[in-house]
Amino acid sequence: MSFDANKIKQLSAKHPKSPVTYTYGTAGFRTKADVLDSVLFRVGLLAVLRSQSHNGRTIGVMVTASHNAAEDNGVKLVEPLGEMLKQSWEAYATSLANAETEDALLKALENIVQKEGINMSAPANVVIARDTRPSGENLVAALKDGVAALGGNLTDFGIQTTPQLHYVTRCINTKGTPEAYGEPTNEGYYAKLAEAFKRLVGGKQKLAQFHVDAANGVGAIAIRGLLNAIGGDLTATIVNDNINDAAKLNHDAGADFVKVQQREPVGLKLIPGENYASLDGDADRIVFYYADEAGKFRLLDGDKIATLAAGFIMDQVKAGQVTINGAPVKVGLVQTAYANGSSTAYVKEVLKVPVEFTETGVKHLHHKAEEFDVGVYFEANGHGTVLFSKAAIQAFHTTHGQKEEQQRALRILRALSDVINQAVGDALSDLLLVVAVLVNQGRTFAEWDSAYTDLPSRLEKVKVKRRADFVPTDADRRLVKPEGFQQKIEAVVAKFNKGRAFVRPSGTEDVVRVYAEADSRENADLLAKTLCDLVAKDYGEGAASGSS
Ligand code: G16
Repeated sequence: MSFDANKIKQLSAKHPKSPVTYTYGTAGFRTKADVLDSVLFRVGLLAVLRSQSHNGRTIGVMVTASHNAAEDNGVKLVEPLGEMLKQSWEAYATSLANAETEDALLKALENIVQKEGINMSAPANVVIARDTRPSGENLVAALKDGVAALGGNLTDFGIQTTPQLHYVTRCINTKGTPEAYGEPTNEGYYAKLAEAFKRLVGGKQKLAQFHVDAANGVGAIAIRGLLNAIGGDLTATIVNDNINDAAKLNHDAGADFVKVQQREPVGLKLIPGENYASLDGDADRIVFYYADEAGKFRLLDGDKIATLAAGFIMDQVKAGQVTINGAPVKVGLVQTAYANGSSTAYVKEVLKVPVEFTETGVKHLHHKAEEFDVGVYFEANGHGTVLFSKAAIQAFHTTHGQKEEQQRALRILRALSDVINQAVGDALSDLLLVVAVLVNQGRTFAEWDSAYTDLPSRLEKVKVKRRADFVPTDADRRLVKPEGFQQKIEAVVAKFNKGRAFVRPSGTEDVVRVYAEADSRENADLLAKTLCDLVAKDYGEGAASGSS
């Protein structure tokens, strides 16, 4: 059985393609919302095929541009257990999005069906959600047309955080199995996290006053739902929770702003001794911060979260004497080029945990982390989670502690595997993880921060003529193209004590990113600026030839 070409053509005509070349990037398709209508329609088609290729298991589709500006939007597909779309399917997504005519679109569809051997009479189930961006409503309508064009069943979860959509996708697909993940509703999500969190912190001394910046995005709704479910064990004030004024979304607020600007968001005046966190626009990232005794802003980013989690889990695994097939549990950490050099050194030398590097994008880190029994992965920007293998979870449940200390560690490990979102990096779940670890350790933000000192760093972006000219290699740490440019970068870096830098094209914005770190704030800034100037001179929008 094949598809109904007339129906596809008819519905596709409602969603004409813009003269744009689309790429399925770091986090799916992401660009200005006003050129995304046809992309959403076509992603709807692909979601049906992907579900059919999984014999009708449910596929998730999230409409969001996360940390990007309010006028942007985007879309990404979610696999049945909540992982990002299988990489070999990204090329199919790109081929559908760029088909210029309806005939070309049909051909691209046929190609996928044929290559993947898809049984078109298999059922197809798709769940969708969107963030608070006003453009989301029309884009969801286009997505629904795409799913309808291939006869798929669709459930619309309305406005949700990205991790909530990943969560419900996993719940639906595991329902009734030994791996059942929870109730596929927002209430189920809040209840699951709250229950596990309470097991971790119940009866213990709470942390100091908490403040959460919700970036004026969907996280503002979700954090309230979560705090209600938790009750007295965690209270927080919420700022930047205006979801009705799109212009405010991520504007001078949110995890990306705080991480890149290295300062507090609008709406917060930091009080020494109190605790702060910022979510991003779709609540899949989080960073923490506080003011030290001198009132100076101090950031606790994804690297600090990763080291906190890895250290704590290592301690519990040892105290719990957990083994898998007689061998100690293998805990590993996955980072990207953005990880601060001090964090990597701390993990290797002090925690003695192996570290792996991948390209930017949680989709890459997630897969690498699956290679460990317990894989901790975080991008420096605060996007990440901890994955527990089936064998690890089983070991936590079947190991019988002799002494109270061992039993306590085992209880903690069980609760951690429930409080941590196994489907994807999740700001709310990560918030609970961090609070639970600190409460159990009886430590403050400042004490957590003191584990190691970040090398000063700076992240900048440069508008270039063609970011596709920049081709990274070696987990984004070096460029193979433009030819000869890496040597220029290295010549600059060599002049700085503890200098490290790289240049890579963004997969979510039309820019090239420049990251630099060095022994002092001045040097990190100077190194970043020198490299930005170099990129702009040779390849910037105003550069003469587009090459040196
Ligand atoms: C997305 C990805 C992250 C990535 C970030 C920036 O975050 O999910 O893994 O680090 O974009 O990517 P790039 O430097 O390629 O633009 P989010 O929070 O926007 O979904």
